Amino acid sequence: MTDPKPVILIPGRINDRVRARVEAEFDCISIASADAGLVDPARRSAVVGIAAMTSITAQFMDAFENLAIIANYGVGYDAVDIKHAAERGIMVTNTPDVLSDEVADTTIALVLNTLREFPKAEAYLRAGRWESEGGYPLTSMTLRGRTAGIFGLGRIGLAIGRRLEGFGTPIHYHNRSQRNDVSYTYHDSLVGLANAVDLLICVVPGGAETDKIIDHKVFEALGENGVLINVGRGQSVDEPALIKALSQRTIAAAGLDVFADEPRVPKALLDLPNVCLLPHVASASIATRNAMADLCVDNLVAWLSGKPAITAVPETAS
Ligand code: NAP
Ligand code: 8YV
Repeated sequence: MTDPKPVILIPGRINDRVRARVEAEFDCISIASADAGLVDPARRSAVVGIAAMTSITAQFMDAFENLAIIANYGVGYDAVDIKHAAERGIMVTNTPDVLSDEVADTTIALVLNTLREFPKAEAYLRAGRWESEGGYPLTSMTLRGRTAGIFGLGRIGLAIGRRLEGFGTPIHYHNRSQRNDVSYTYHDSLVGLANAVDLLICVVPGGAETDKIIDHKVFEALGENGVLINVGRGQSVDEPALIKALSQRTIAAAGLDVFADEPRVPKALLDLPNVCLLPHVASASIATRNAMADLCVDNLVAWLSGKPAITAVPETAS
């Protein structure tokens, strides 16, 4: 008789390839959301792994006494109560590196679309206005002459920096610690960075430390020619303060891929003319999402067969 397959729980929506591989390689329980009440009490003690791209609270983890691993689909794992997982000795993995280039490509596209208004120019053409009214108005903003500030110069931040070097853009950054492997200008505070640049790119992880960290002080420092690009987490921006800064032209424009309460986007943001908005698509190509899916499931396979996790998050790496 062969051993039964390990039981993996998938709460809520997840990438199709993650689901297909978990179903093929494990005994899979799928539930509509991360609500332990949706799992048959008789099966809860059998759950040893979770594959998720949703919020995993301490209470949810504690419903599964034999939970050994949470494989987060995504590099950002701010939705997982990591402190509790570490205290309980639960391994948490994420999907770093395999998405960095895709996210950096998207960031450059968002920068150019925000500055040069290409989505609006295309809408103008499609509406027949080129023919009826003449050329699209010249844009007041350009990447030429700008200085970029990367807030969160990690894996993705570096990939963005490498691309911006090719555009001839001077690069500054702020992290908690200065890196010794780049020649970009370091600032030991976010406001200091915002003061020195006119293109602020946020790619910092979410969580309590960065919650609403991009606030009115940062917008005032960025200044009236300043542009905010956010591809990190929406919660890092004080959204009401951003809306005020954009409306009052404290800053010139913003390009956002992430929002505080996704998928809801405040109407006040939608109504502003000086924003470029994307529905959290920075990593959203089939190829990149497949690579993330494989890494997510490969972590489950490795850990549950007694091997080291491939990409453990620092808090649970031994
Ligand atoms: P990473 O390699 O861990 O880089 C994060 C960087 O942020 C590090 O350089 C870190 O440096 C800095 N940092 C962390 N906390 C900070 C703080 N409180 N203050 C200042 N700097 C801080 O992560 P990554 O792979 O580049 O991913 C970054 C984030 O991008 C993810 O966590 C996720 O939220 C977001 N993301 C979004 C999308 C999307 O679809 N829009 C896709 C992928 C990732 P120090 O430790 O020195 O501070
Ligand atoms: C994905 C992301 O949108 O990896 C992350 O942290 O934000 C994105 O790549 C998400 O994780 C899965 O939908």
